[in-house]
Amino acid sequence: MKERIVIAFVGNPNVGKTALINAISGAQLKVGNWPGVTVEKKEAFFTHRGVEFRLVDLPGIYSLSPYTLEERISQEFLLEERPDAVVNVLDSTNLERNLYLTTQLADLEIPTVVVLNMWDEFQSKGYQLDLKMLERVLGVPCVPTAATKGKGVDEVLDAVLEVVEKSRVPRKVRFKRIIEEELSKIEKRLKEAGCPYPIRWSAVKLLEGDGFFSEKLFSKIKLDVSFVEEAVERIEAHYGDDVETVLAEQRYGYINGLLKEVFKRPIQHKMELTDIIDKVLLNRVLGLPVFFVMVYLMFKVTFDGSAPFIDWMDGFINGFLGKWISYLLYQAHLPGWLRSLVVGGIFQGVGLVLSFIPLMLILYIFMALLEESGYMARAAFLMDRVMHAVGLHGKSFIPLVIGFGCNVPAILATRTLENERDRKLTALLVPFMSCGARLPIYALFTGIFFVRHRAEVVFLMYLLGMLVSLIVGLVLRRTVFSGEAPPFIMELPPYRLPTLKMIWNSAWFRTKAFIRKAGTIITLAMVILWLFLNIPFGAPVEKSLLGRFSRGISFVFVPAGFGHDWRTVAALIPGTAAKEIVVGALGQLYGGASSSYSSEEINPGSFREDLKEQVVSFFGAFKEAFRNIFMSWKSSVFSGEEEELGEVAKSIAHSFTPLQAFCYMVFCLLWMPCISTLGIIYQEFGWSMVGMSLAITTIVPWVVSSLIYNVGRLLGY
Ligand SMILES: Nc1nc2c(ncn2[C@@H]2O[C@H](COP(=O)(O)OP(=O)(O)OP(=O)(O)O)[C@@H](O)[C@H]2O)c(=O)[nH]1
Ligand SMILES: [Mg+2]
Repeated sequence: MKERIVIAFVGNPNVGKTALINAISGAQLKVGNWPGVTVEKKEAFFTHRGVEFRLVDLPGIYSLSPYTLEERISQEFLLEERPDAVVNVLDSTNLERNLYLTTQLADLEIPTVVVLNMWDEFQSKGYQLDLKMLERVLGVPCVPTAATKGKGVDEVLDAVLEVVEKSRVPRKVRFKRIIEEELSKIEKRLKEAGCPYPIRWSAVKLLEGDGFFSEKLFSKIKLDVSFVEEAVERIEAHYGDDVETVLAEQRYGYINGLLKEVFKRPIQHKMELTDIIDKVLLNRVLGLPVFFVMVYLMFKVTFDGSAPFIDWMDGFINGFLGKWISYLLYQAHLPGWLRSLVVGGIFQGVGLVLSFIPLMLILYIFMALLEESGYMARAAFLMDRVMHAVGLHGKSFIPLVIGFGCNVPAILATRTLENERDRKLTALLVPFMSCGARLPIYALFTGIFFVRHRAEVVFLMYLLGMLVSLIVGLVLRRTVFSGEAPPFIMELPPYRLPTLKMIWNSAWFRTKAFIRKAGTIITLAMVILWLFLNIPFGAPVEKSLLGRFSRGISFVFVPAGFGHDWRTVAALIPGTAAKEIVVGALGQLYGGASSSYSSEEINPGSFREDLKEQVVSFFGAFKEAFRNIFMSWKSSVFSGEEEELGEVAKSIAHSFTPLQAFCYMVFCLLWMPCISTLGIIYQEFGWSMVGMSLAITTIVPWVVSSLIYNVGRLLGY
């Protein structure tokens, strides 16, 4: 037996391949209830019965043709790396369509296990199936599983060990005689020419006219293809249809026959829950309004629910930790500059960023709900008509929605779009989607200037981002990326009730990434920022290196509403690395000298009293969050009480008018994607797209903010 077994997980989109890998290995690869979650090859490792397994998660595909990037990635991997085994994951409730890929995989002659996933749904629908018979016909073990519930998972690996040991490959589909005769002639020629790929597979692919494969083959063996062309002509003359269609029909014929043998459908058809829910959610009139109301409610709960916790975190980090650390540093007689760096530089900045952890966590919980329930695909379906206005189709909406979480996976998600032009256009629009990292910026400013309408203003930001992306999309469609949107059919998965564990895992995974970022890149940025603000040492900040530079260029931003204060400009500069840094930088720039605990005479009081107070106020935050969310119709009464602002906030409150603050938020929303997003644009499309993205995201924010600022002023704000 081999020491190390490479298994490729292959199957249609949204059948639970990734969920199965996670269940087997305990990995936390991204799972979601819409087709096209996994777009790159991903891996996990696991040891079972002393054998090491490398589990390769391939993107979901309907067939092994060369039309989409995902199909090409999968074909390339299966042919060139020849995994030891294939786990072909099927959605048992949709066997007819899923088995099509199985019939193609068979030609590759790789030991295979067929997994009948979603077995729980299969059973609850009352379906029945003759497993033994299915195994006999397919020629390989078939294992029923429910990946999300961990059922049948161990059996999969045992079956893999068995098929690898015995080299059990699936039985191939036999086509009608005429085709088989042509195939055998092609096979013979291929064998003579020393074809390095499975012969049957290669012959079928040549016959189908798969350009991607033929090019691969001809780069390895020089072969005269004219005999294939003759075969194609003979078959097409006989059937009066193109070969690809003829082969597909015969495969489906085989599948239908197979299912008749093994499958028992329940007689009565009850109306399914998914259909009932969709009657409302996909309603032509109600659909879109319901969508927007849901998104609005999501923000309302996110903001109202997290606000007390953010206040608590802020108090804990700055009022408690900061105070005591600066006291300790003072007691340790550390030099003044070092204390200034730690307290004024790192603590003020990183602390402010970290105080938004509760906000991120709640937002990510909602994102996970949206993704896991199946509503994401519906959103794309609903937006199809709107997207057509800019010459894109609804499928482009999925990357845009993913962009609300983070722009980086959103750019990757454009891979599900077949057309390269659509892909590029969508990728250019993604940076206008307000990602989670921008949320702390809104939270900071709305907490100061728009306390009564926090959720509404933030909702407006998201809408504005979408509106701007539609307009920019329209312009680009008319100029650089002209062309029609191809018709599109969105596959709508059934609604699934996500488990609490899945939601928590997904949300916590993303929140952890946020915390990690705060501990690394943001801390580093804060140190660098502090340096540039303190060179030459001892000079007032406006005379520092960064101060002078920012003052020099701030006139550019005067029309956009915030050039009056160089610090706003200074915060944008390090913010190019990551958007959260803007908040950290503002903390440092506006906190600076005004901070009470950085002064020399500290009277810390009692540590225990302080700690007790933190604990009490933490539980108080729960009560307040509950009150905020569930009695939010009364919110105007509560938030009428003047909230007490922290030092940084007070100082910000003095330097902006609400209109200026709004414009600054708009600018931050639309302005330049972060380094990681630019990196992924480069990886996927190359430099010219990076350049284009940069150009668009510098011009557009300036124009939009200026427009809002000047119109706002005319209106008397
Ligand atoms: N009820 C049920 N749901 C499942 C099962 N396996 C997966 N799911 C759900 O099905 C959806 C799709 O799962 P994924 O693992 O993302 O599917 P995938 O095959 O990796 O999809 P792509 O990456 O898009 O190709 C998710 O909502 C899962 O929670 C199962 O056995 N039973
Ligand atoms: Mg997947």
